[in-house]
Amino acid sequence: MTIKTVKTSPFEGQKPGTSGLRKKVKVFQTPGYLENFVQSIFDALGGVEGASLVLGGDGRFYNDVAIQTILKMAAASGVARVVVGQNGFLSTPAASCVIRKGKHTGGIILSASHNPGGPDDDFGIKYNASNGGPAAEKITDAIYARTQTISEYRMLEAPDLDLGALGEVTLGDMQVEIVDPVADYIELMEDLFDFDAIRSLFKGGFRLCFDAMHAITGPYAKAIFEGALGAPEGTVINGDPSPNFGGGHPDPNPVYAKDLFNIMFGPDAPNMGAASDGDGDRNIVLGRSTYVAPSDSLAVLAANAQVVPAYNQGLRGVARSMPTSCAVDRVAAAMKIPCFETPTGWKYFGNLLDAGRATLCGEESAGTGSDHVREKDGIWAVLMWLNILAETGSSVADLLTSHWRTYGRNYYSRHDYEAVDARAAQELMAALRAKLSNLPGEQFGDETVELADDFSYSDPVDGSVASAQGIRVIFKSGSRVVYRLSGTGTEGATLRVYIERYVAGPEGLNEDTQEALAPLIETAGELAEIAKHTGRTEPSVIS
Ligand code: VG1
Ligand code: CO
Repeated sequence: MTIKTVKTSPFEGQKPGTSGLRKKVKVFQTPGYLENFVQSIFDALGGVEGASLVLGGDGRFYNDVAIQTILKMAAASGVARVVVGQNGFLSTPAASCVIRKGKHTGGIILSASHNPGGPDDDFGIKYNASNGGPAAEKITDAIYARTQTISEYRMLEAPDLDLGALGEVTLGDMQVEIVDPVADYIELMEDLFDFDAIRSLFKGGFRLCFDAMHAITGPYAKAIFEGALGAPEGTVINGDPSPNFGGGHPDPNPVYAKDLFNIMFGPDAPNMGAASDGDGDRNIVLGRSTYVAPSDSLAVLAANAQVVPAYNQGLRGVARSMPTSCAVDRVAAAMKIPCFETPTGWKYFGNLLDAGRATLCGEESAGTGSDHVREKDGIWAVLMWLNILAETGSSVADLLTSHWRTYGRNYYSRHDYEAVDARAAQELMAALRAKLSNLPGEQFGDETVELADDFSYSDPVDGSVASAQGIRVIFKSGSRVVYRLSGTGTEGATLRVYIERYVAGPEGLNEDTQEALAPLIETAGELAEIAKHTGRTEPSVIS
């Protein structure tokens, strides 16, 4: 087998966003496009000779092709060993688990997460470091810089490997180990949770409906819920991963997980519903006729974590992304533990988790996780809820409402304006930025602006600074409106508007979220002149 050095020239726009490089499949199919990016990862790491890497993806269209290319490039660049999930499958949290457990140099994860898949849809790639977490900005910046100067890549000329059979094979001088994508992950979950307690819960007739949305969590959910925990067959729905997610949009929110919502709000609903996204790092949780807002889920898990074996020593601290509601802040205050506020994207939690300063982390975008891996983890979150329900004997709805009675309720919603004109979105943000300094003291309805800024984060562990991370308008009452442009989309721009209002209770804890937020939603529209800039009068997704 020979190693070929192929001349190439840079592609524009290979800049990793919130979570890696995400583009249309058609873009990735441009000859040299994937190769340039992969070689840029290797080069930005200072070479990968002798390295040991983990490789896998969410099984979406182009996953299989990309894996073969990356394997041949790794072999050509002197990588010693690659651990790859069978058939190229690894959920994002499982990849993180495998990297950590095997003490690997890092890993490459192929996914566009919650974006749709198929020949006309999205693909993505990202690098995770030896801690199992998404590469820090320092590294993603170096990768991007390299993509702008790259002039050649290396490739082994070899036939494709058969990734269907478990075991060890070689590719050139490189060892390739094809592993069961679920094995290490299950073992870790068994360490963290009281599987006996959850098994008894199911034995007692508790019913779960887990919607894998035709994405990567199907095999994990079947092995864990229906296998190890003894839940009846059929507990997992849409459990066979498909390259285009059954034609759906694997984003667990009230719009795209409509089937699950119908089941949970319909007659004879199971006790708990849950869903995950394309690559298995997100989760939503529902009870009978009850939707748990992800920000609330983080707060409830933090407040009850001590009943779960892995967290019975208490939490060192918690962290949430800036747009995530402040519900968890109240739990942290009551527990007298630190609460960190980071920019959007899991990579910002890495240092806090590595330094032992945070145990639980979460994002409003259906992401929760802990220091067990360095990614958010959908199945982990479902197991947290199950373990807590098993220990407390409570229902999802009771746990949530009693949480509100104790801590008050942070009414919260995110309004997304998808695929708006990119230029118009930039102009909207620029216009908002320009008026920030004049906002404090201004009155909107019952609310007076206390602070308005463009969020900047200074990492308490390594001092690195991330600026321009979203515009916050915070009112004297504690209500907030936050504006950001998405860093994961592949079409035009997506404007995200996050709206939050705190109610201490005991009155007013059970209102409809959109109604409770209606005046603030109007203010949010006025402040940013959303209709004027985007031509949209309604968001495309409300979660
Ligand atoms: C979105 C979410 C963010 C999340 C990111 C990756 O980013 O808002 O909270 O970390 O997706 O999630 P953005 O830039 O589009 O708002 V996923 O499940 O990739 O891995
Ligand atoms: Co995801």
